[in-house]
Amino acid sequence: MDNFIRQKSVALLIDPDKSDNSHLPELIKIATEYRTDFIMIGGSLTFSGTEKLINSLRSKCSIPIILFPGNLLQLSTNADIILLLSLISGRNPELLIGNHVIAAPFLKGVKEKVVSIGYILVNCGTKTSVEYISHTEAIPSGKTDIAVATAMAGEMLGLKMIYLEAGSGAAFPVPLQMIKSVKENISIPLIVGGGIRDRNKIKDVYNAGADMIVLGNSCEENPEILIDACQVRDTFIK
Ligand code: 1GP
Repeated sequence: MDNFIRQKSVALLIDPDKSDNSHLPELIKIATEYRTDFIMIGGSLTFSGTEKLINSLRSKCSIPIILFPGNLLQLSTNADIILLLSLISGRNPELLIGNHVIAAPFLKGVKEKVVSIGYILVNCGTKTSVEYISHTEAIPSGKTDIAVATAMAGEMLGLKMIYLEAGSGAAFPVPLQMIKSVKENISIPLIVGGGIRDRNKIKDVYNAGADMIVLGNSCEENPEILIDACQVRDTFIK
């Protein structure tokens, strides 16, 4: 699968380790009612696997499920879409090819669900779990040229989408100028996530060029932000 993003899209990120969150039923209800495009599953740690959460979500809604594996323990063939992430802002060979070698035979039977992603971490005010766990250094938020060159390299390597990531719970989202410049220099879809917390920012991030935005923490804190995100998305696709 090369491109599952057909229009401006919203993805709700659920961390399997927080899936007993009391907000979850309300979030699923909102996600269904306001036509959230995707539910993403993944997290930096793995206290519990992804299978149980995928099965539970399948029984509650029909929103397509994207697996966003934080590590090999989170792999599952049961999601609708499986992101094969290459952490191209970093220089950790395990996250550029090592884990892929281990994952490939496991994913062979569901190759059509796999989408290769150029995952670019940007330092947005805090050292996030993903930076610490991945043993990589995020691109400084002021270094737009490095982010652009990295995204261009990802596209030239044949990756199908770029994910600009501030990291879960980042102090602020990826700067708008960086989103805009990356978008102008690639021709593959652009996913933006991390630290997006309010309606105005959602609008700004779409306007800057994001094709899909990912919301995690903000929805756990306030499920109604998902309504805002879907409503803002709708203004772009009408
Ligand atoms: C993290 O981009 C996602 O991988 C979502 O981040 O939890 O900060 O919304 P938040």
